[in-house]
Amino acid sequence: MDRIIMITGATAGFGRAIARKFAANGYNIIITGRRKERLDEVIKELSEFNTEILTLNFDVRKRYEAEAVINDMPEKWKNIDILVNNAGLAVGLSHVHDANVDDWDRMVDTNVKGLLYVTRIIAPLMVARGRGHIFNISSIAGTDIYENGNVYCATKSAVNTLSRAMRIDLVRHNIKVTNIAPGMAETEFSLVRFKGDKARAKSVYQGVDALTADDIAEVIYYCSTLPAHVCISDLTITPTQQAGVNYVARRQE
Ligand code: NDP
Ligand code: 8X3
Repeated sequence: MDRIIMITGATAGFGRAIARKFAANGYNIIITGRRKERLDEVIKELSEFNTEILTLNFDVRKRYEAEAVINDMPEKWKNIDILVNNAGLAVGLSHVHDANVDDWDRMVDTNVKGLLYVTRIIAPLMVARGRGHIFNISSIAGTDIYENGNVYCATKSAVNTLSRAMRIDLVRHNIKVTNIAPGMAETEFSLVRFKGDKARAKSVYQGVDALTADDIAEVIYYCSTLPAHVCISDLTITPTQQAGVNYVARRQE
């Protein structure tokens, strides 16, 4: 099989756009996510491209489920060239002393442990082939800590550290690792963070031409097309109107 990319969390937002971008460029795509009906939707959406799609329906927080589903893939799909560890979320926005502990668990289990579980399964396949490229989706929140962001920021700081650690551990195996740190991007992210409150989610992007999922897909595709000897290790991308989490030049509307 020709080039293969696996994207976790491809039922929405960045993941879905990345799937589309790579499908349009001839990659065979493995898409994952918890929402089965959304995975089916993405298959339909990508059917216009002359490429093969495999869907894996699992929750990255469930280690044994992830192992079973991925190990069960047909052998031809295991020659993964690119892994995008994208599945992730923020839930809630509260001070540490009154936050919902279940929200913390969801963020740590998804953003940190889930990313590790998937990497632990796919990285050995890349090591065995002597090549590969792993993208970890972090956030500017990983370095730019903000009030009420506590655990979300901590999970993305962990992603930054893990990207660096992966780069070091995998360098002798010819595996590239790229840490992507986006700023404000309008996807389902804020809807998830505010537990379905559409008005609150919308207000986050008021007066800002936020990044789109397609912008992130473009950047990842660019990084993946560089010559074999070139690796972008860290990349921060924000809207032009955003200089940091708390420095946003909003238009008055
Ligand atoms: P979306 O909410 O639009 O998409 C998130 C994706 O992650 C969905 O496909 C969802 O699929 C998947 N996902 C969430 N939890 C799990 C899980 N437990 N198991 C498997 N898949 C899961 O958000 P974005 O596209 O914006 O976010 C993608 C990544 O980018 C996240 O890691 C986020 O932290 C990061 N990010 C986002 C920014 C933004 O402003 N939007 C900025 C910086 C970073 P399903 O629900 O079907 O499982
Ligand atoms: C998402 C960006 O600023 O909402 O990671 O934390 S922010």
